[in-house]
Amino acid sequence: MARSITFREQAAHKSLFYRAVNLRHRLRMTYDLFIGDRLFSSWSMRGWLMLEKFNLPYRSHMTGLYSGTMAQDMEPLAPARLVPALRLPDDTVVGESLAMAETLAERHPDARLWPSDPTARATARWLCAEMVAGFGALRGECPMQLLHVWQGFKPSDETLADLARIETLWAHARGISGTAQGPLFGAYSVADVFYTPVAARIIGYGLPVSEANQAYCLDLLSDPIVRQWRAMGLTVQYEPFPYPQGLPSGSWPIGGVSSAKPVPGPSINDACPYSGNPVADFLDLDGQCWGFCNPFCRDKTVADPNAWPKFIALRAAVNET
Ligand SMILES: N[C@@H](CCC(=O)N[C@@H](CS)C(=O)NCC(=O)O)C(=O)O
Repeated sequence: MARSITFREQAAHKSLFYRAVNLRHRLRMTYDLFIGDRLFSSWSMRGWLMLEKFNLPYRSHMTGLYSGTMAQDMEPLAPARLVPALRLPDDTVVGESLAMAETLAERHPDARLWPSDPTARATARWLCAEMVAGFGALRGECPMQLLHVWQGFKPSDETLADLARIETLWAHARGISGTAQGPLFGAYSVADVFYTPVAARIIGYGLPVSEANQAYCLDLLSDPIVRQWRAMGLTVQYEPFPYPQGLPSGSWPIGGVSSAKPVPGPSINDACPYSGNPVADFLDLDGQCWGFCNPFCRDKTVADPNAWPKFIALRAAVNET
């Protein structure tokens, strides 16, 4: 015979129901970002920055840009066929970075993806559109790579002309915003997102730009969020290297060379600094052993230990007591 449920059971069911609805709502409010690679896909980097830098909720999905499964991985997003692609909470698919940026800006006016001043905003849109449509020589000759700095790279006249054009556009932006350094329009905007992979090319190939623009490039690449993207990229081994130059290479100028290395445990900490889950994979840094819940968490930390605020806080908490 059916038993009538108690008030307490009813309350428990109700709370479970609301928790499930809440979770579903939270998941539905999340964007799905499809990327192809971290060290080499400049457009994937732009897609990720426009979510991560403006604190928008997202899950990222890696497609097989270099493993040959990209077309198949992108099938559910048709007709989008390049990365990045974005799926909105209502399942609408948006391809092309600029369309993604406009869509996110429209849906999140408070996040201020574009500059708030109308003249600055129009100019920022211009700079981004020119990035999407232009600089073919620079893009073709200097594929983005975040691994190291090529030594002795000789840019062609066409690439030098692209660089001159970029410097003209940056000077124009700064003339409008009245900011001599830092983000082009004062506050960080989609324009800085779009030119971060250009900064990586300028630094990664040692391309000639003014001292002030060199500093701007280093600023963009020193952003902890960009360091985190690079550190995650460094967890993947590429054999063969996709864009060889036949040149010697020097180390990346930001973050220094990591002295961390994977080791067997046990670690000082029991819980992963990122997930809070039990530790299973370990690294040594300056003679101390730290644990993480999976090899990816460990390896991204090995790549750049100082890019991760939660790991920095854990080390500080242990070493200060
Ligand atoms: N105009 C596109 C460019 C996207 C793009 O070219 N993505 C590259 C990766 S960086 C890609 O998907 N390549 C795969 C292919 O060409 O098949 C955008 O703004 O998003």
